[in-house]
Amino acid sequence: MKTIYSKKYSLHNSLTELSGGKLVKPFETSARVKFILNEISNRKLGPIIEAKDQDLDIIYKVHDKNYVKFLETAWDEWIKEGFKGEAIPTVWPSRSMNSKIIPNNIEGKLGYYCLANETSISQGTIEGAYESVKIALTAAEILQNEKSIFALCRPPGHHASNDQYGGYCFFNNIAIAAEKLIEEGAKKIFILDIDFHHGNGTQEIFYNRPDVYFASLHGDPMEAFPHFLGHADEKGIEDGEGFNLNCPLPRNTSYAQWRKSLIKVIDEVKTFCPDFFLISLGVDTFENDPISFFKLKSVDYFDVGRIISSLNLPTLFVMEGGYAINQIGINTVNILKGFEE
Ligand code: SP5
Ligand code: ZN
Repeated sequence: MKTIYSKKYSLHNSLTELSGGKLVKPFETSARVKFILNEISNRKLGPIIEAKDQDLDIIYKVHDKNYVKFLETAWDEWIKEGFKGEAIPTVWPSRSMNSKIIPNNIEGKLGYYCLANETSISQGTIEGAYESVKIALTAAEILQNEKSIFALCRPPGHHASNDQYGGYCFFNNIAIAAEKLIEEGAKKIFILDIDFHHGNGTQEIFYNRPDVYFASLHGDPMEAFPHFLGHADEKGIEDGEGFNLNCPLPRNTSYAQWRKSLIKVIDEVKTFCPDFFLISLGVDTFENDPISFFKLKSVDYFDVGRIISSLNLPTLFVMEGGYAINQIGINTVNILKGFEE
């Protein structure tokens, strides 16, 4: 299987994450990519190819124009305001305030466009986020002639909605790849999100659409980030009703339990019969992940890959989360190797 990456994977390099009331070193670091690349070459998964320049206007099929403009200028505006740390919002248009009027000031804009403030913006963040989109688009392009492909995106994308960033995500890479495949003629796409966290952004983007089915296995939002989306009764609206499937799972979920939900989703894929199968690939379901609470073991990921490949569909894997840095390469490559067995 070919891997698409960008040599600029360290461009987004924030030094802070607000976690447990402290500013800590971010869990989502460029070292994640380094470990995955190492494992791919050690185990000879296949060629590692650099992302090509892309027409990025397709981003506007997924994201609001003013949101993109905000991301492009946020860091400069923050610095101009005289702040010394990294850009983090402190106030939101929460239920008791007016959420329609977008302020001019950068502190107000951060609150308007941010959904979770563990994600600091710094110099290079937006350029890094564009690289990640390029990876997803290059992979989508190549997938037309391949059985499967791995887009080694960083930063991840599945929490980014039409006009909000957070959860380490800025552009929704997998949603943009789906739009690209549709532009090239695909009629039906199935997105399966196996990251530990619910893919709230991807769900929101396709919630009213019957041509992109979104399904997710994740930590129950009653207990896990992003907390405010991902419940089992969210099934889609309007034409999209019946094309959204959430499987929230409890603390300490084992592979055996998780696998049952996976099989349920796989049956949905068979019924839906998509042209392309897109996987939001997170390995934060791992037993030793520092911010998550499932109990999958490294060996289980082979089986995940085998189950995904049993559908025999053109498959695009898009990297999302996974923060157990010493096993992230092993776990990711186990899925991809399992797929190829
Ligand atoms: C792409 C992705 O995986 N994003 C995840 C973002 C998670 N953000 C904050 C999670 C806060 C979890 N707190 C758990 C503390 C455990 N000791
Ligand atoms: Zn995650």
